[in-house]
Amino acid sequence: MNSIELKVNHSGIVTLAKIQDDRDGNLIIANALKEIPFEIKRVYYINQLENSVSIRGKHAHKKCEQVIFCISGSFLLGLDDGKVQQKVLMNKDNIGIYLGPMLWHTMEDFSAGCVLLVFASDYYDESDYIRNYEDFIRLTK
Ligand code: T46
Repeated sequence: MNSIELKVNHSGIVTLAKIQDDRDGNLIIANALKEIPFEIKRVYYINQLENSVSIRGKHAHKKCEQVIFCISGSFLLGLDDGKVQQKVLMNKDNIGIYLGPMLWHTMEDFSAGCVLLVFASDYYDESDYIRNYEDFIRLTK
């Protein structure tokens, strides 16, 4: 069970199976086109987040779909569909958030040892980013 209630459009909760057996550690599995609702073309991770007051993200994508996880520690994920905004505490290694196109997102308030893992439907393409908030709001109208 998870306690996240999403209120913004273009978002969703992705829950991965977690195997905990009588050995040490957790084994967490992500399958493309199953829990991850697209073909995965790119995986990236963000670590060494040593400045808890920094803010990453601050953009939306035109087409790229992503699922973001916090696989260690915690951070606050800000979501904004142009009408509704919400903040989601990311602190479960097997519960991610689907970031659909046209969803403004921010990542902040990183704990010590926080590691973000992201699956993306496309290769990196700067022209897919909307990095100006006024442009984003205009495009959502
Ligand atoms: C996102 C959030 C969740 C690349 O060259 N290739 C890549 O695949 C990525 C992801 C980034 N870059 C370059 C582009 C910038 O010059 O790395 C630099 C930092 O990227 P950015 O400022 O977009 O990083 P974040 O942490 O703000 O955002 C990242 C992803 O870029 C973005 O797509 O949705 O994580």
